Amino acid sequence: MKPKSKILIIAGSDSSGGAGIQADIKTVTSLGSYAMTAITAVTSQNTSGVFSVVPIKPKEIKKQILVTCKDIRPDALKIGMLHSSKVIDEVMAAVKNCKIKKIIIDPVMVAKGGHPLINNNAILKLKKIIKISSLVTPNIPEAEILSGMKINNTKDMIMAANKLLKLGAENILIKGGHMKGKKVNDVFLNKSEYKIFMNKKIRSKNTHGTGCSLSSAIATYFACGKKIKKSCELGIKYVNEAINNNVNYGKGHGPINHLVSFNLKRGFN
Ligand code: PXL
Repeated sequence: MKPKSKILIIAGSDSSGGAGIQADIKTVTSLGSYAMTAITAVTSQNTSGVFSVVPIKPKEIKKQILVTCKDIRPDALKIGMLHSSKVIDEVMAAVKNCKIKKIIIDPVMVAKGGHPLINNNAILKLKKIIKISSLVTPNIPEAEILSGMKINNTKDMIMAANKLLKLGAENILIKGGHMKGKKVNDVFLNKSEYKIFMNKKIRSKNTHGTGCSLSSAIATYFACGKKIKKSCELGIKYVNEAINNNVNYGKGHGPINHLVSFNLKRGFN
């Protein structure tokens, strides 16, 4: 089959393959598109935790983006882990230079087990890069930090999303998975509308990489021409199916099953 679109992923590597660049490539591929990467950091980790983070030089990150975009033009960008202020500066400069319009930013701050993936000074800078995004996809703790308010319920999520909109993003999706309760409410909002995607909470310890996978799935649908709200709906559905079909790898927070949407007969008949 011919790939439906081309996505450039700017994110960190997760050696265990569940989150980061590896989750992004698997998501984009299993949804039938072509994945390219600019790696921002290399982490040594497994399902139990992060053991080390080695940053790639900011200039090298910029070079990966520029060289790649110059040759194969991406239809959309997915931006994940940007661990320092300098990296954010270089990524912003490179992205502006490439003039790509569809930009999804997952403002990654902490790994599932609590290990920080970004410096404190970079958090302020994240507010700047959000300005150039088509969509930003924080979870509740990230939305609290970026909006400066505590989030206790869905009403607070809407209020925080409005604050994030004022930072300059076109669309916001605050993911409600961290909230207590039997349901997950994900709040989508832009200047003219909002929508709450309500789903049953799936009780599973195997949710490593859900955030990375969701933003990549949304970027893929968006790159393929779906509207941004529809892309969020389809991305959420993909990740929920991938959690439901996880195969319980590892002793800690295991990966989701990215292959749920992959037709295994593809290419063999
Ligand atoms: O899910 C956040 C995340 C993003 N990027 C990398 C990660 C993780 C979580 O572990 O390792 C590289």
